Amino acid sequence: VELENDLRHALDQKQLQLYFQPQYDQNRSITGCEALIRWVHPTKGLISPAEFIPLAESSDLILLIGDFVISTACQKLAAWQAEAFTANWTLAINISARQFQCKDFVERVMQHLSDAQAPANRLKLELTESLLIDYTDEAVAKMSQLKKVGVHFSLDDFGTGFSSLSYLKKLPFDQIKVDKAFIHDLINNHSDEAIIRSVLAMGKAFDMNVIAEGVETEQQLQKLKELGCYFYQGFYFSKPMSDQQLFSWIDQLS
Ligand code: G
Ligand code: G
Ligand code: MN
Ligand code: NA
Repeated sequence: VELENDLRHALDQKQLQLYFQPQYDQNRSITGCEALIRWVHPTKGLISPAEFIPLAESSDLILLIGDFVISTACQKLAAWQAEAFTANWTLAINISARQFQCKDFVERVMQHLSDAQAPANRLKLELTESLLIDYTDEAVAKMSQLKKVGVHFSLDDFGTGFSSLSYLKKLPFDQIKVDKAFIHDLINNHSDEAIIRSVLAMGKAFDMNVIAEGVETEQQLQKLKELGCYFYQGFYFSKPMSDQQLFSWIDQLS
């Protein structure tokens, strides 16, 4: 309860911030970023979402945090659109089960897009497999409504849950995000290579692009390219950056 109160306070005090980790294509062009939330604590420093998102998920606090994330992301997209260098960038955000399963989730997203006058077709929502279990029909309905206005969907942490292929067939994802667990030992582990190959084949069959996360080395990047994976995210390219860091980083590149 103490941490929960701290967290509410943090939200009010603007201690929660979005960090941004760039995503790349095979030409090393930036296609956009994933937003990753951080708690910038006045005395404890940076607190990872792994430490507070699970807690927030056990109450309606995740809805407040979720709204903060969507609205901040929409404002960012609107700002990016106004600058030549970032105009085409997409922004992916992580969506919690409780948040997605909320009755008015679709309306909330639409409202934030319109409030910020953000380009809907650059917003990407990352959902996890576990979120979709037992919720397939509702998920299809919600995704379809948002896809009508251009919002994209990425299946996050793919391969770590109960990857049933039947729901993948039904759900209108645009992208599969292979979990970093399969990238880590890709060079030495033939099973990981086989898994990546089959995810790529599946992506092709379902017309979904495949992005690898947790790319940390040039070798991994080359291997992924060789296998036919053309989108990447990871420390090899860039770490998640604060708004300020991203700003000066873009300044250097453009
Ligand atoms: O950066 P990393 O430590 O950033 O993230 C740890 C976990 O927290 C990941 O599983 C990630 O998906 C999750 N996470 C990061 N940002 C958000 C967010 O804004 N909302 C939700 N629901 N989860 C997030
Ligand atoms: O669960 P999700 O995929 O949303 O969260 C991504 C997590 O991966 C975040 O915690 C992020 O900080 C972390 N991350 C991003 N790039 C790398 C990387 O290259 N290696 C590792 N180990 N983690 C990464
Ligand atoms: Mn993610
Ligand atoms: Na992931």
